[in-house]
Amino acid sequence: NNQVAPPVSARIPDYACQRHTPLQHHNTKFTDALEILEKYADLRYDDQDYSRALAFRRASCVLKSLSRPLSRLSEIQNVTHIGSHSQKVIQEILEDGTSEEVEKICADPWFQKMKLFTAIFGIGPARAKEFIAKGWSSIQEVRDGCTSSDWRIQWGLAFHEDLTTPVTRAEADYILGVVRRHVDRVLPGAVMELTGGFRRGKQTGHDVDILIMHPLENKIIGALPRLLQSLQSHDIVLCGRHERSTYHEELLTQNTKLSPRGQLDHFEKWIGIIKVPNKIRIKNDQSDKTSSHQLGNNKCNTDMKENKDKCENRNFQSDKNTDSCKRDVGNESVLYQRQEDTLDSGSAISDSLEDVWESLDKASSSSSPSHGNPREVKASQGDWIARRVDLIISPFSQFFYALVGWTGSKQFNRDARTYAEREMNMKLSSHGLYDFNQGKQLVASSEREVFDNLKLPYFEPQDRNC
Ligand code: TTP
Ligand code: MN
Ligand code: MN
Ligand code: MN
Repeated sequence: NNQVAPPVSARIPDYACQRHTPLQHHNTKFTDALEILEKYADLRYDDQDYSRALAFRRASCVLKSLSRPLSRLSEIQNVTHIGSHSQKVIQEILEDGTSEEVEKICADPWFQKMKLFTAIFGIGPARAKEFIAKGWSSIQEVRDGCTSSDWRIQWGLAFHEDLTTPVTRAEADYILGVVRRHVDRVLPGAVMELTGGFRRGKQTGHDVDILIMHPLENKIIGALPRLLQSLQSHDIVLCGRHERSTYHEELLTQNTKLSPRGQLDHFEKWIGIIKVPNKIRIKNDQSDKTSSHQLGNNKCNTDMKENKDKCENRNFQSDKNTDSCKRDVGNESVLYQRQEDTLDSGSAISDSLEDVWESLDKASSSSSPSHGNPREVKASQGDWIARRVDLIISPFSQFFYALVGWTGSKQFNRDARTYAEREMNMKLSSHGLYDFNQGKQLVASSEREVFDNLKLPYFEPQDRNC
């Protein structure tokens, strides 16, 4: 077949949320380079100049969505998101296989130190720069010299090796299983989703993101503190911080300024570190060598079986034909039906919310975790590894927007939000979608409806890896 393929540029939509962006693609030699430039710009320049980093990210995203390897620059010359700097780098790689600029950046000691330090849980670019200014260049020097009382930095430093060892899919499934057992106890009928990179099909991640909701809108009140208490009483939690919800309805229409490095949302959540037995990860390593796809299902056989039994006794269960309920979403429109709330709406809700939050603030041990001294815990570490976990709890009415938001990727969200604003005159967030044309909120009772409301074709989580 010697027909010339049509130029790829003719088929590339402007927004990443309009394109298939699979995990495995054909242009890694370009996207790896562009993502180094993105990272460098992100670390080098101040927040207000995040646009430089974004330009490389956008270019990289376009290349990830191409259905074949790029062979000539002319194929993408007129693509909106590939600027002149990115084009230059792509051209260099097309000609020489590498980019001199990227090679230089990789060899730059400043860049290496910034990457090392910003990989510490709780350390951002500003503090990493302070460390470099002090002349530090290793984790040990930071451990010896850093006096911060921030719980994240203290635990992050003590467990740095653990936390920079990639979390495997089997561990994510295990954590989901453990959390589910405790959720079943403290919030029966709740629905849970593994979100973040794992939901997009990644085999490893830097943390485990779990979204929780209950089909009764008000049932989630007080549930997260109960869940944490339950987890803590089983000696699973190392440290963490509970954040109360800061959501209010005006946020749906307000033009909130998004932070450059991510989209803040206003859900009640817990950000912390838990223990996972080493054997979970090791089993995963072994099966990784043979079949990497099935291992997620094979790993937690006991957990999964137990979960399945529980699921089948609940209203909200997974597809009975599959052998696990690690994802509660089978056919979401059937599974997620809103139930009538038993609580009166209005003041009763806010009163009880206030009570819960007040008691949380009193028992603020959860906000400055006191589960021992991080260094001492590390010194007496048993046969487990520390893992970062995010637990997010969403009201039913916001759940599918939360699911899209927490599934990501960050760039997918960024483009979906820009698209909503510029093309649809709507405001999209993890809490909902507001249509300024109609002057009202658009509800969604499935993930698909989120896309429908935005007049976007539906993309599976695996195709949102921009
Ligand atoms: P992350 O866990 O930061 O990213 P990830 O899961 O995509 O990648 P990794 O494998 O490295 O963990 O965030 C999960 C998703 O949640 C992300 O795609 C964007 C979204 N998100 C929010 O909506 N709000 C937030 O405050 C954060 C931190 C993330
Ligand atoms: Mn994640
Ligand atoms: Mn991340
Ligand atoms: Mn996360």
